[in-house]
Amino acid sequence: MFLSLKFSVLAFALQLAGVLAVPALQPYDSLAGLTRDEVDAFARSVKVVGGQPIPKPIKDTSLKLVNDKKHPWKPLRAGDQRGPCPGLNALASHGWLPRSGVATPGEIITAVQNGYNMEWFVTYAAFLVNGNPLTNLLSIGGISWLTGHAPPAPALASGLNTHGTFEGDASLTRSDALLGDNHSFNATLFQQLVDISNKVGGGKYNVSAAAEMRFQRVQDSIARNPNFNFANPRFNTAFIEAVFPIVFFIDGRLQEKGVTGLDLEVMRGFFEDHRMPKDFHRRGTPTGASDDELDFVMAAHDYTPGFNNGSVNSFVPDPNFMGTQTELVCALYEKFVNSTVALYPNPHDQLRKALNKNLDNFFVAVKDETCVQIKPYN
Ligand code: HEM
Ligand SMILES: *[C@@H]1O[C@H](CO)[C@@H](O)[C@H](O)[C@H]1NC(C)=O
Ligand SMILES: *[C@@H]1O[C@H](CO)[C@@H](O)[C@H](O)[C@H]1NC(C)=O
Ligand SMILES: *[C@@H]1O[C@H](CO)[C@@H](O)[C@H](O)[C@H]1NC(C)=O
Ligand SMILES: *[C@@H]1O[C@H](CO)[C@@H](O)[C@H](O)[C@H]1NC(C)=O
Ligand SMILES: CC(=O)N[C@H]1CO[C@H](CO)[C@@H](O)[C@@H]1O
Repeated sequence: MFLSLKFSVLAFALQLAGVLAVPALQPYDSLAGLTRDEVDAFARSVKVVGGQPIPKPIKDTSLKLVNDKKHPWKPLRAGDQRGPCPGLNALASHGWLPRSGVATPGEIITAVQNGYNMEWFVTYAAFLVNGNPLTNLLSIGGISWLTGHAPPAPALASGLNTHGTFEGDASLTRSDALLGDNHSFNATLFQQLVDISNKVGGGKYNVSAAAEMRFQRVQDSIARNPNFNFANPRFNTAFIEAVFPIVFFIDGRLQEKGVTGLDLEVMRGFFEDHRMPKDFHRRGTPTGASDDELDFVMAAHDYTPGFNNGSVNSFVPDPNFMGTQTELVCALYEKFVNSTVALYPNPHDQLRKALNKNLDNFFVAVKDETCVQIKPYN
């Protein structure tokens, strides 16, 4: 299984206005940055679910109708969360995930299998940096829409919209955080993708189009975003996300006929409206992501993990990209553990237990890759 870890240092701490006996947190807020007393008070105020076992893989992994009668697309209700991930957005809008857009890691793992036949445990990476380990809930978007009001200023929302954690730069259809809206569909960017697909994909989004779009987005960020970050983990996730649409959004029946290009209207449906096409059938075999497609996109142009060093067009390689590791996948794993420790330097009691459980769950995804487990809290 190819591993894609999506996370990085959470660049903020939840700060609460004033001294509150029970922090005014919502169940999907991050607990990062809270003091021990605040965490304890919060734990007393909610039902602590904590870390849970990884759900068993689904039994039936056949090619199957998933946009079915039980899972109709429905428009958003006030407060429903959607974010930067078209895959999860569509699962929520079809009811494979809670339509609220707030879910447990286990629900996400099962939903990506049911909806797309995606084998993917790295949900735990996202969960640890963007979710709430005590209530075991994660927002796939931001925070304010769910309740209609944000937590007291200067608190910041968590969820997948949070820039620099999981969400990153040079996305296909979302702006860099520094340049605009970092999580909503951007029609200008999608039009660039359409133009490229017309030019090199024969009007479809195939790997040639993915390769050129990926390159163009990186060049654009180098030229326009002084803070452009294309290091660990974004260097990895940006490539894998560019091929996800080909691997998971092409109807399984077409895939079996050898179709390798995604229809652009279907793609727009997923990316803009969180909508599966009528009759959508998932692919007929479980996969993490196709290494062949990934290799094609990565090999099409020269790329180096790095960042713009404070000004546009100042891209430099990241000297610490690999951390203390020699395998890419282990470096990503290590980065994730580091990010967790940066967020939770000294967790206690139920919080520590929940973090450890989720760290263990996450390690399951890299076990086969000769990485050594890092146990920051033992
Ligand atoms: C398993 C749990 C998943 C999590 C936690 C997750 C999370 C995310 C996040 C945070 C992003 C934003 C990255 C960025 O562009 O800055 C993203 C992007 C993306 N995700 Fe997911 N995702 C998951 C599963 C999926 C699935 C199942 C699919 C497809 C079936 C998918 C397809 C995509 C695509 C295509 C993008 C890129 C969007 C763009 O660049 O415009 N993801 N995902
Ligand atoms: C959408 O993308 C275009 C092209 O990069 C950019 O100029 C515009 O500001 C973006 N819009 C938002 C709302 O981010
Ligand atoms: C993508 O589609 C175009 C147009 O059909 C085709 O010329 C190109 O070879 C395809 N790319 C790959 C890698 O198959
Ligand atoms: C970034 O710029 C600073 C200041 O010019 C310099 O000291 C540093 O070495 C640069 N970083 C890299 C990775 O080149
Ligand atoms: C993780 O943290 C350790 C200890 O601070 C550091 O040596 C290592 O380089 C970091 N790894 C990554 C991938 O950032
Ligand atoms: C850092 C960050 O989260 N940036 C932005 C992401 O997009 C939303 C919506 O436009 C902004 O409010 C955030 O400031």
